[in-house]
Order: sequence, then structure tokens, then C-alpha cells
Amino acid sequence: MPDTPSNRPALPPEITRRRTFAIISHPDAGKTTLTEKFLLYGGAIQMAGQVRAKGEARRTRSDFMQMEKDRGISVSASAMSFDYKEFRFNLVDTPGHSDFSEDTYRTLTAVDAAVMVIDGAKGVESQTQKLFEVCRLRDLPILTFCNKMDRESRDIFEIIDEIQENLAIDVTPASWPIGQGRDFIGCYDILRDRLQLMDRADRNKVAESIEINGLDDPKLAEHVPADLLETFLEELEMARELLPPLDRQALLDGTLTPIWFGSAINSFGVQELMEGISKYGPEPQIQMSEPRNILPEETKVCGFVFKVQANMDPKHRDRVAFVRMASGHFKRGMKLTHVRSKKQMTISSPVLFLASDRELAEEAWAGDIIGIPNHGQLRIGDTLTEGEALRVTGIPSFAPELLQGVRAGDPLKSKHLEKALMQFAEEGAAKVFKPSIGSGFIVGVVGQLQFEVLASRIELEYGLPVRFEQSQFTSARWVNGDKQAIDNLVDTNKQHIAYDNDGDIVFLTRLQWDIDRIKRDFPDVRLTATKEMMV
Ligand SMILES: Nc1nc2c(ncn2[C@@H]2O[C@H](COP(=O)(O)OP(=O)(O)OP(=O)(O)O)[C@@H](O)[C@H]2O)c(=O)[nH]1
Ligand SMILES: [Mg+2]
Repeated sequence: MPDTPSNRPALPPEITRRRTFAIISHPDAGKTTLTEKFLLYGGAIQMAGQVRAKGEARRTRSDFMQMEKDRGISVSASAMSFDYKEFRFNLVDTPGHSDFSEDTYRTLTAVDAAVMVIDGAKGVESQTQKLFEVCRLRDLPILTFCNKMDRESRDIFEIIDEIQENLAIDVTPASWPIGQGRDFIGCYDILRDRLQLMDRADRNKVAESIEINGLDDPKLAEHVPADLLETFLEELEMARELLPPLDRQALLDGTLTPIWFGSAINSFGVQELMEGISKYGPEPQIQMSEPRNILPEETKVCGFVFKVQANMDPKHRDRVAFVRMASGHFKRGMKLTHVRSKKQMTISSPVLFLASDRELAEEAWAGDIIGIPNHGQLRIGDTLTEGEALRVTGIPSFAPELLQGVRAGDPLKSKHLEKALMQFAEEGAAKVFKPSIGSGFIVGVVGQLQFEVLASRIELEYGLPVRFEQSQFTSARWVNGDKQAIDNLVDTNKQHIAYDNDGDIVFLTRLQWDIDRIKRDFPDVRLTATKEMMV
């Protein structure tokens, strides 16, 4: 980074103790279950909930939307802050399904590290690979948790090999599993020389942890059956020969990932991972921004919006911007400059996301994620500063790949529908286009499931049953460039023209041929598949 001084002062202790990370993986590897156990060990909740809880049983805190609860999948990233020992964790549970990956990718711009969860029976899956590549682009440090070790898993060396080969990153074992599937009895904590035994009877109880004085300690044999012990000692010796030791700098550079083994649902291996994040994970990092980067230790406050969510909680019907603090010590009531509009905003009711509720945030430090309720001024990508015109960069916007028309079940409710759609467009949950001819709206998303989420949310949050239907269009392009040329294009192609929620012009078509034609006939006009977010 060109403008980063090499002799940076030490970070204030309040910043050093912060660990801000996302949990990522292929769908169903166990992110939400792991998140819930983090909350449990962080003392933020008393009892862990389940992803597919039935009846009165407790649900997980991070799957807060009705559709998430119904289907047992995460569709939206959710942030949670809690203390673990002397550390402050800001954790974001992300959805694994690729239809929701825009949310996950944006989250990765707001964290300093990622915990990559791997299903021990499956290894590196397609979505793991994609998410990993996004982390790599940002040199994000990665800690790996190999989950579901209570089930039959693949060979450990094979999994490690697969990570090293497919993801091109060195792997160092932080723990080593003893036994497998039904015979899985626990892990050896390599970093702290402890034997962690699993408590199978009580899933939510902290498992037994026995201090071991090196691998010759006779205590090992007291707790581990002879055959498992022999295999374990052989494997560990091999691992030590073949794999590099833990080197914090390599972890921080993103070239080495430590791997822990465990079973999130049985709370097993979770605390060791939390210790690892505390001890080896990065403190708040430098934020890429234009015209200069932002250092966390700067005394002036700066933060940026990476997610907007409306109607998060029926108790608080409002819109919340998720803001990652990039620098300084924020205090409630501060006046900050909204760089895009150059307007001042008094941040009077910022919130901290706790396990299942929110609390007023009296203060926040670089590294924290806070929520700022607002009426639509705050958009994804916006930067807030104490006056300087800084603009945080790198927050992705995806091209809408699927287009569908949408209608209210009751035609008289189309104004209501418009309001709901605008809200979702501003949230970044979908792109919404109003064709210049005819009525109705066209909605663009990245993945099919997003239509279902929208339909369910419009019904639940606005009391409005809606129907999505095939559209005559399949592609959308934003129109930029010379004003006169754009006017000509609009006049001669009315049946293709629509306006997005900001009133910007969009060209809709079902034929690549049309796009090529416009490019040829209107050389002074640019067509882009994503909207250029900031000016
Ligand atoms: N056997 C076993 N099952 C687990 C474990 N951890 C999670 N599960 C189950 O795996 C399923 C998926 O878990 P989730 O926590 O929802 O996975 P996720 O990664 O959050 O899934 P998405 O958010 O939809 O991508 C649930 O049925 C969990 O109960 C584990 O350690 N062992
Ligand atoms: Mg989940």
C-alpha cells in the first residue's frame, strides 16, 4: 500500500482487542450452528438454539428471518458483537448459498479475517472455493474449522491436501482429531498441548479438557483407547513432518491457514477455535479508500456501509445500515459527514447487534460493526467521516442475471408494491426497473432463490401477496455517456427503456444482438452490466 507509513504507532488497546471476522462456507457446513456456539461461549446467550428447531425449541439467533427459520438455511448475513475473555468479537454469519453470495462478498469487505468452515465428510466444495478466491483477492487471513467430525469424515490428510492443492494455501494443524465418526472421542490441541475429550451425553456442555505434558505423557493412554492412540500418534508424527508449523505472520499474510477439527453441534472444538482467533487472528486492519487509505489508529472517526437491511425486526420497523468502523473512537451523538451527499448526519441512535436484540451503542472503535437506523440516506458503499472526502473502495455490486416481472395479487395495491420494491432495491436485495411503457415492475437478482425471499418478505413485511412471472427481458444494462446520444437512444428504443430506483436509465432486452446493435449505433453511449455506484 503506497500511502501507509512504515513506522505506525501502536494501536490503542481498545482497538487491539477487537477481532472482526466472517464465517464462510459452502451451504450447510455449519456456519450458523458454529455462530450460535460462539455466542454461547462468549456468554452472550445461555442456551444454544438449533437451525432446524421444531415447535417451541429455540432457533438460532443469526437466522432471524422467517424464511430462514422455515427452511433452515441462511439467506442474509447477520452481525453479532460480544466479548470473549479480554477480546471483543464482531462476527458476521454469512449465507452459503450462491444465490445470496452478493451479501457474503460485501461482508468480506468489512472484516479482517474469515473463518472457513469445511464439512469433514465433503472437503473443499464449490462455494468454498469461490469464497476463498474472494478472500485471496483481499489477502484476508483465513482460519479453518473442519466440522461434523462426529460423523464419518474423509481422511484427514486427504482434506488437508485438498485445501493445499485446490486453494493454494499452506495448512498447519492447530488440533488433531482422535478417532472418527462413531469412534471420534476428541482432539489433541496442538497449540496448547491439551487433550479435549468430547462429552457426548450433553451436547451443550463444555467438553472435558485435560492438560497433557507432551506426547509421552501416560495420561494420554488413560483417556484414549490403545488402538486410537497408536493411530493418532502415527498421524501426528506424519503431520509434523509434512506440514509447516504455525507462523502468525504467514497467517496474517493469508498464505497459511491453521485448521481446527470439531463438531459445532456438539460444541466441540469451538473454544479452541475462539482461542485461536483471539491469539493469532488479526486486529483491525487498514481500510482501502480513495484518495488515501484509512488507518485504524487515526483519531478521526470513519466508517462505511456494507449492508442495508429493512424491517429486521418487527419490533423496530426501520431500516438499518450496517457500518464497519474503519478508524477512531466513535461516540453516540457525533456529527459525521455523509460523503456522497456532503451532508452532516447526527448519529443519535446507533445500535450494537447483540445475540438476539440490539442495544444503543454509546461508543464504538475501529473494527466494530454498528447499525445506524436511517430513512434511506445510507446506501451500500457510503462512507461517513469527520469531514474528509474519503471513499471506501472495493465493495462489489453484481450484475442482475435473472429478470422477472412482479405484480401485486390485488391490482389496487400497486402503489404499495412500488414502495416495497423501492425499499428492497435500496437495501441492495434486488434491482428494480420500471419500464417506460406499460405498468408493473421488472426485478433483477443474481439467483433464483432471491425471488422467493422477496415474495416472502413482501408478503410478511408489507402484507402484500405478490406474483413473480416470466419477463420478456433477460438482460439489463445501465446506460451512461453522452447526454444527446442517450436521449436519441431512449427516443428510438422506448420499448427497451426502463428506470431503476434512482431514476437512472436502463436498457432491457432478451437478445445479445440488441446490445451489440446499440453499441454499434450509439458509439458515444456506454452499456454496463453493473451500476457504477458512486460518482
Ligand atoms: N452431525 C453434525 N451436524 C451438524 C454439525 N454442525 C451443524 N450440523 C447440522 O448441519 C445442518 C446445517 O447447519 P447450519 O449451521 O445451518 O449450516 P450453515 O453453514 O449455516 O448453512 P447455510 O447458512 O444455509 O449456508 C444443520 O442441520 C445442523 O444441525 C455437526 O458438528 N455435526
Ligand atoms: Mg447459516
